[in-house]
Amino acid sequence: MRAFWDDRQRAHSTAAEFFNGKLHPAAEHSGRVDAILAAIGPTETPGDCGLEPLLAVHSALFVEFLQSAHDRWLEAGRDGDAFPYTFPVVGRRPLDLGRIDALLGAYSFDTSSPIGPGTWESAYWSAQTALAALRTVLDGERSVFALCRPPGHHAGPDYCGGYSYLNSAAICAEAARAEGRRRVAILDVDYHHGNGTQDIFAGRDDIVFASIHADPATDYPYFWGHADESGGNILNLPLLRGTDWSGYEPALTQALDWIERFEPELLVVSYGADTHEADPISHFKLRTSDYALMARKIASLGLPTLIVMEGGYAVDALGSNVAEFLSGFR
Ligand code: OKP
Ligand code: ZN
Repeated sequence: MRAFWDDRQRAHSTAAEFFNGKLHPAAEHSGRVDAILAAIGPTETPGDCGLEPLLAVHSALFVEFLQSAHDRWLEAGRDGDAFPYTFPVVGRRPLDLGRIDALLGAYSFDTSSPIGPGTWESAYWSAQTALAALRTVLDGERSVFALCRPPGHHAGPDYCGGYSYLNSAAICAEAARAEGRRRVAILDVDYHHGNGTQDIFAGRDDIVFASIHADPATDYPYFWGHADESGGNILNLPLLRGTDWSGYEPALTQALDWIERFEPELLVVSYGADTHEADPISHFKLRTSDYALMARKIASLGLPTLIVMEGGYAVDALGSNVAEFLSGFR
């Protein structure tokens, strides 16, 4: 399978994320892509589609924030990564606030997504990598892999969070619409609910979003992904911690049947390998060989398919898990 990757996605290397009352070394780091690159063979470098497709999904103020946040952090006399610490639960005021701490709180929903000096560059090239892969699918390739990093599915219209800054899968779905594909489906099989993608597309009749993920009653991102958010163009299938392939497969069948009834012209898969049994931050029990089964079922829809990399933090198993998934599309 053709695969795209850009080395500028390494520039983002935040030191830590904050949860359970302390800083932990960032689980999302470029060692992940080293493992994937070693397992999948040669990749192609994307061209540059510019900001326009990004601005079709994300607000201009949010994009300006991502571009300038770390400089503003340094100007405020700080060092290291820019972290939010105050969140506007009372509702966000118009976001022309100058103070970096206010901006960080306004445009982030958690403390797992600090902004470092290379964050914008990597998020930008992650989106461009996905767009380049999309181009080849629109031009007739059956299935293509975009090795995106940092991931994107937690990033909403005007917020970052969950290691995600720009929502590459959403950017591609919208770009495919702009290119004339009338109906686009997004299937999210990352362990965590793709809240950003859901927020970007909820209420649309031309793009549908189906997600299989850990029940937000027990797992991040907690405030999205509940079954009762399903309806219209959204299908959420939360599963219990401990789910293995026997519990996962029926949910996948349900999601694929639902997608098939929509008769999409393109499928975007947000693929996270953090459903693997060895994942350090997740609690499903999929095995490496299950990813080929998962991929074969998805491929059986017979749709042009763009695969976008999201999570997956068991670095030792990550290369095999991705290679196994891609093998199922052959
Ligand atoms: C990103 B993706 C861990 C705290 C939560 C954020 C997880 C982001 C997952 N106990 N940290 O969907 O793989
Ligand atoms: Zn995840």
